[in-house]
Amino acid sequence: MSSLFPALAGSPGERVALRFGDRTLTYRDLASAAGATAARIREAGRVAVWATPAPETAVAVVGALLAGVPAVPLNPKSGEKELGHIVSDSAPTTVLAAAGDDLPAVLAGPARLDVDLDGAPGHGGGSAPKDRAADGDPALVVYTSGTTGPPKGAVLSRRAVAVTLDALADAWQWTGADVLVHALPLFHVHGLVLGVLGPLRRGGTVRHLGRFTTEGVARELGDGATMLFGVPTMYHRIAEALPGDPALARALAGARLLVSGSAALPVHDHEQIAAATGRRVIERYGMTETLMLCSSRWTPPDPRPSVRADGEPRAGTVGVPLPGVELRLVEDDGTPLASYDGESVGEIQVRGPNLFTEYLNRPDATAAAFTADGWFRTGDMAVRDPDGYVRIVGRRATDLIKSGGYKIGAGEIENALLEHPGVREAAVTGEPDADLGERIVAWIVPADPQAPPAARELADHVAGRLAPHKRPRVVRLLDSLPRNDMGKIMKRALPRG
Ligand code: MCA
Ligand code: AMP
Repeated sequence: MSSLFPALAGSPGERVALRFGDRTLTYRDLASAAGATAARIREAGRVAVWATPAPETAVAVVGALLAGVPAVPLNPKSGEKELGHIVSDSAPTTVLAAAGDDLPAVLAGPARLDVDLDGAPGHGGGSAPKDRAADGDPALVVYTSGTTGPPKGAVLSRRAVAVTLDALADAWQWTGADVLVHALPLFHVHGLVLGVLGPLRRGGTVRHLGRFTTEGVARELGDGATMLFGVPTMYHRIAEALPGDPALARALAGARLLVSGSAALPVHDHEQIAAATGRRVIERYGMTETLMLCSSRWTPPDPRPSVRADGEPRAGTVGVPLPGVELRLVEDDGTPLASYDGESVGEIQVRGPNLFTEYLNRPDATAAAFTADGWFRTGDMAVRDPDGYVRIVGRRATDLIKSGGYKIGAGEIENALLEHPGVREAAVTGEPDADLGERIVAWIVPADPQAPPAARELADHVAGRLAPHKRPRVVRLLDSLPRNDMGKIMKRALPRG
């Protein structure tokens, strides 16, 4: 196939590709380091990547893509249970990590390979090899939660990655001149595919903050960065900080593009940012399985005040389908909505070359995710304005929670809670939260009502087994859970907090 990273081919130059704190790699450095990594894993089956927010993660993933070997990014904060599942399901032959990173015991099986940023000439570094793989070959396996059971590995092809990044380039006029700043985790699509592979495919620069702070955002946007990617929680924190931080307001006002995704950006936060900076946030919508589906389009601001830019972002909408994406809304019985009136609600179904190939080892789940004629059921409910703008209004499954932009299945948390000796019964719900969008609430029937487990203990239990972002933020004790005649827990009957 054509190269995923044209800027790494030939004689890559001195333009900065990656900057993490004070560690910088030019395209020449990246070609050398990723080329050396590729040479060392060429015979690997799949490689796991210990995806810390560090340049080694970017080098490892680019190296795997150059070698034509699928990469499985791992959340370094995942607990043993979650990591154990991902490792046994994806069966990597090698795990790539930065030298000095401690890996947990569950990763003892695959061979460990330290990523060397210097390109280790003895290992074949010095230049990037040609991409050898075919368009339909797997590029990444990204684990994503469902309503029940452990996370599923979405297999993303090289074609899907390329077309989604090129569609975003078209929508946003994203070029190699752009400098992106973000602080997203590198084990999900948002931070890794859009936030790292995106700039590298354009030949531009990514600066990663390591951890999100409004100070870091202001500093980088004030110092040459042109684009910011974030989840709504980050924009909420920006909106809260703006009134007392004129430097942040100036920095945002000077950015070319502010993009929010992974969850709905509350209209209030959007409007507060627009009022304080004069800039509208572009919302885009996607999923791990589908990569990017919709976005507002970016057009350069027209100096004439009366001219409204074509496709200008509208608070509360995710814009229009990206080039190449077919999108329809369907009723409960699967009938597509005949026309778009801005009021009729339907489930979003999509088709296109951006879609995932399959859930790894889960033909049942893959088949269930598609209609007979090949449309992927997103589970997201939306209305569409007559001019095509999509407004997401909800989700089909109440057992999927979006907290801080992370998708979390109620079932996996319930299972983890039930493994605690102090828990007899457990139900997990999401409740509205101004900062996180939704917060995880655990409803617990304690094994011993006289000595219920402490909320902190249950949070630590879940954080340690699954991941910190899956921990309940609130624990509510009950004598019993409301159940229907079949014994099924009726979550809608739980008392409101
Ligand atoms: C707290 N911590 C704990 C515990 N309590 N650790 C272990 N056990 C505990 N009991 C730690 C946390 O690990 C964290 O550490 C710190 O305390 C603060 O935790 P928390 O309050 O949860 O984090 P936060 O700072 O409030 O996080 C907000 C955030 C984060 C930065 C916005 O939620 C985030 O990065 N979200 C991004 C999600 C994302 O990328 N989603 C994309 C998937 P430490 O501070 O050291 O970390 S969706 C996707 O890809 C699709 C395609 C799409 O559309 O984009
Ligand atoms: P994930 O599986 O973690 O990739 O999350 C995908 C889900 O995030 C989608 O199915 C939506 O429910 C949600 N999502 C992503 N972007 C947006 C957005 N801009 N507005 C509303 N929901 C979003």
